[in-house]
Amino acid sequence: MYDIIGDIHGQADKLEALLSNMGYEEVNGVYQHPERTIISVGDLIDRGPQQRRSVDIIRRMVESGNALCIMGNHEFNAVAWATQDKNGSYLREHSQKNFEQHEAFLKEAEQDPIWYANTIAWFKTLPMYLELPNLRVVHACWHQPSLKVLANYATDGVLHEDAWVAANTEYHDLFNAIEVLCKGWEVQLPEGYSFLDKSKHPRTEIRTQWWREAHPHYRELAIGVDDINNLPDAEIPGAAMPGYDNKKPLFIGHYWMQGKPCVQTDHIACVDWSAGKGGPMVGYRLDGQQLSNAQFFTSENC
Ligand SMILES: [Mn+2]
Repeated sequence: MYDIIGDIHGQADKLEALLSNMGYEEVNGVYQHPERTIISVGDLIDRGPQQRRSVDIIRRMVESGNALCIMGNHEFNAVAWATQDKNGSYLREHSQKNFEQHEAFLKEAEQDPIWYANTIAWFKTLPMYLELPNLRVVHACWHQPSLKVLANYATDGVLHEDAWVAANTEYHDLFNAIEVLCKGWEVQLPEGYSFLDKSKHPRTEIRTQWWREAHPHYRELAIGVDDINNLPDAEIPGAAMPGYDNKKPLFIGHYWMQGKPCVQTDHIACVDWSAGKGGPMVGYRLDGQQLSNAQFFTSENC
């Protein structure tokens, strides 16, 4: 059975504490459990102090059959940062803002160019989602129309080598699909509205609880807005949320949740509780189909 773990963001100490709290032991350099397999929802990198260790712990587990791992938006961006198109332009612009987001990783990676190249090659092998017999995993939003688009450019969720340019071309249907799957369902605020995100960058789009279809109100659906009064006290006009079909339990990361880990619905659990910024690393032990708050583990002492 599976244990699904949240965004790591370079916090290898928290990752090891969580694995140990969940009964995994390091044997010959690989964390393992006699009966269980880890699934990482992606975002192994950026921000934290232990970039290389975080990648290597998960990669060794994947390559030895002790874990599965999908791509988060940070791995996607890392590949695009390191990849040039045929004109020599990088697929992700080397702007100051993008550099700052990626700086902690680059600082460690550039000390060992062979490790760096190897790691980017490994990131490219990560699927954008997993659909297993008893569960689904995606970094941010399970959206059937986007999965359908992705299928034209990917095999079992792994992007084809020649699809990376399209995947990074604004307004391309593959670009749009990956935005939804990896970054979530974002909604544009009306003119004149904005808020500061956790990096103090002004934003005019909100991340939403895309699974909540009824009453799409800006202040109720927004995730990660500190001062909700910055948002309109109104319903989102004409913007239906995609919702979720509840066919299988779904695990997501991405959202920097705050507080005590809990499920979002009977069929959706977010396992990102801000390990990258002061929170614990969180794992969910999946036993059976009924999701429950009692199944969460954290990296904190227990
Ligand atoms: Mn993340």
